[in-house]
Amino acid sequence: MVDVGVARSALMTDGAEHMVAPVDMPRRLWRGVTLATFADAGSGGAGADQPYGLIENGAVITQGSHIAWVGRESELPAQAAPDEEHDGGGALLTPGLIDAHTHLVYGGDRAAEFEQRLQGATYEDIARAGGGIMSTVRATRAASEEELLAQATARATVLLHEGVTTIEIKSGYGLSAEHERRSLAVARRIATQLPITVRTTSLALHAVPPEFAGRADDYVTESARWLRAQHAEGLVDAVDAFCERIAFSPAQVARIFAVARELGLPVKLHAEQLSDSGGTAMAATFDALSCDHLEYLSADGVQAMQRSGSVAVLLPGAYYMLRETQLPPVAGLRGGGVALALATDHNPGTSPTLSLLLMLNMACTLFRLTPEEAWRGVTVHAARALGLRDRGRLLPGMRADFALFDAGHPRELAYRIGGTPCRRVICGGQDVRRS
Ligand code: DI6
Ligand code: FE
Repeated sequence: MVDVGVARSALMTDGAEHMVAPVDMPRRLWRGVTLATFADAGSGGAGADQPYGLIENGAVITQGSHIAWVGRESELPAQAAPDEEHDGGGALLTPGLIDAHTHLVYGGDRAAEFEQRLQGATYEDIARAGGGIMSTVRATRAASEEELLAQATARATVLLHEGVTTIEIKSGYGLSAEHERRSLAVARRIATQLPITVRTTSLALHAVPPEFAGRADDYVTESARWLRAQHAEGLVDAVDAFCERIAFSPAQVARIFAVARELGLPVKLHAEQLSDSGGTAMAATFDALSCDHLEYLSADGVQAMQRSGSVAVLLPGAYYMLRETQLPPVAGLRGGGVALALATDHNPGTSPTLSLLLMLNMACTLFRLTPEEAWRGVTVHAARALGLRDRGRLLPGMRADFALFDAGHPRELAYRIGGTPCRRVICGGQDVRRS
């Protein structure tokens, strides 16, 4: 048994809000479950010798907001004495899912653009004609803060009901000082409406707004000023950019990344989505937490990620929606030991999905990930892509974020297409959803 004292000393936190609970917090026992702990040889922990860290007839003890013990029910410590006991009824208990790449705050939708694309217009054609991202920018600016909050909270609720307990949310549909700030503030406020953790990312370099047409370098300079102010207000956890021929060059992105580094903020990048623009290699020089999309990533780009330890966040929803045929270099990334994560990339243009479980299926079917790789991609590797070391696995000392599913084995959830088999969601030790 690992007692709470050990659990507390093993805990790695990323900030005061994630500190371990005091020892007088209630102890809750979860029994009658199959556990997918995602422990492995490197991390140790119960189940490390099995694929998925699987433990049949498992149990978890939480103390306050953190995990105190994980193992077989038959090995439960005699002195466990929980304050509450929950019978999982044979459910599958996994770490809370982590959606490491979303654009959840925006106004309007792009269903008309979807029709145009089906009639032959390409994503780039529409963007160059002032539609695409810019049409969502117009709708986002026109919406009130309360409207944006209500819509984004509704979207986050759908994710939560599927077992997602941590969500990264990017700005990038405001593209002015006022509207970028407001998007980040709305993202922060979602965590006051729902029990989830929200990590915010500034994505001012998503597109050049009309006010700066033909002056992209000036826009980068201006957005660096906004970033300093947003950071001073505590609104930003990371900095991202869209590095692409229709967006920003590696040299332009490097300028905002240099400011991020100065402010102590980690960076991530939309890289090699539509073409090989060399963004990944540049991002590696800034020790990027992740590079995302990566369909056009070259062998050199893979090596750069290997060296920097950046996580590859694959986004099968956007690949599918754009009817892309260029596959991300999964075999190369896997062979190079680059950690693979998956996310919804929820956005109104290229990935209007709110199902991270569907992304498990798509990653297996379209990208040929194994179901276990897909699962690690929405748990342990997704946590890494956000720089969070206190979640993504069921280990003593980690946050007690988990989900219970009507399934006997995690691979069933990668195999199903659609449906919501999530039965219960626990955030920070609290039962927040019971169906
Ligand atoms: N890549 C994407 O797939 C989204 N942003 C990005 O940089 C698309 C955003 C949109 O079309 O609204
Ligand atoms: Fe994206």
